Amino acid sequence: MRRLVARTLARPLVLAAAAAAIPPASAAPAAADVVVGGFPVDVSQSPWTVALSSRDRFGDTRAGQFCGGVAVGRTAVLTAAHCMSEEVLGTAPGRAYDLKVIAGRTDLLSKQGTEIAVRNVWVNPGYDGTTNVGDFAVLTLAQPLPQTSVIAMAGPGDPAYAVGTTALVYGWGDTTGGGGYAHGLHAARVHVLADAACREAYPGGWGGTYRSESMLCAGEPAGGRDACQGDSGGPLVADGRLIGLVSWGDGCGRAGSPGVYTRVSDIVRTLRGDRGARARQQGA
Ligand code: 4AZ
Repeated sequence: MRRLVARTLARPLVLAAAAAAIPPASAAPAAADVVVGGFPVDVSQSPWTVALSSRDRFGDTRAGQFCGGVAVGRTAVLTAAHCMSEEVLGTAPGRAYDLKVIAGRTDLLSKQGTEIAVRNVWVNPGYDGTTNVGDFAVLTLAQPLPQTSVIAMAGPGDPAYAVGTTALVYGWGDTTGGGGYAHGLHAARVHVLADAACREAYPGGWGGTYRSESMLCAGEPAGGRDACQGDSGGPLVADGRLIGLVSWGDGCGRAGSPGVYTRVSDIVRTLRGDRGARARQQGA
């Protein structure tokens, strides 16, 4: 299992779509445990959790879902920068013409909720695709979501970042660690871990490098519950506030290999300093 999500995401989803269209003779029933080690949830319990979709790129089977996202404003959705990379999208984000955000849909096979076009994609200019530092992007929606679908971001110094805090991660991603993509939204309960746990797990080199300024370490010391492929860009929520975006890790749910999330306080800091630049780029 590769460390950096971007390298492994696109192809498994396309394969999953093909497999779903032509079920193998020995098709197993859908796993109950998902995200990895999680449980099914209705999107009304987490209305800020959205799916990113491109049917052109990822096929129609699961409504084109390829990453997660989270509404932090009525027209502002955060996702992972690597979800907007050419490696994942197969093209520049400006050329993914059918890029949409799906809100209010628990089951990707249903017509529930709304599909909203993405008017603008802003990738954090500080994102480094090699180290995964600064792994976030802001999507501007063509239509506003209701205010009830917006979650607050936990800023610098928020107590929700304390080690030991219980958090929930949400997504439509791999529920098995082996390419078993969910069509229903799932959540898994994890804990904020000490930076030291991720520094030890990801000291650099082939294992990836954990950087505590821009990343957040979360999972279970014994493994079992975790985000996985296809969950990238989706929310990690504690005390009703957004603390992380699914970013990377070594495999899914492995003991000693926690999940690495984009640290939302670093996003808040970056966006504060960069508001002018973003407005100019959007021509707003
Ligand atoms: C991925 O490939 C991925 N266990 C996302 C999260 C994690 C690992 C991989 C964390 O999208």
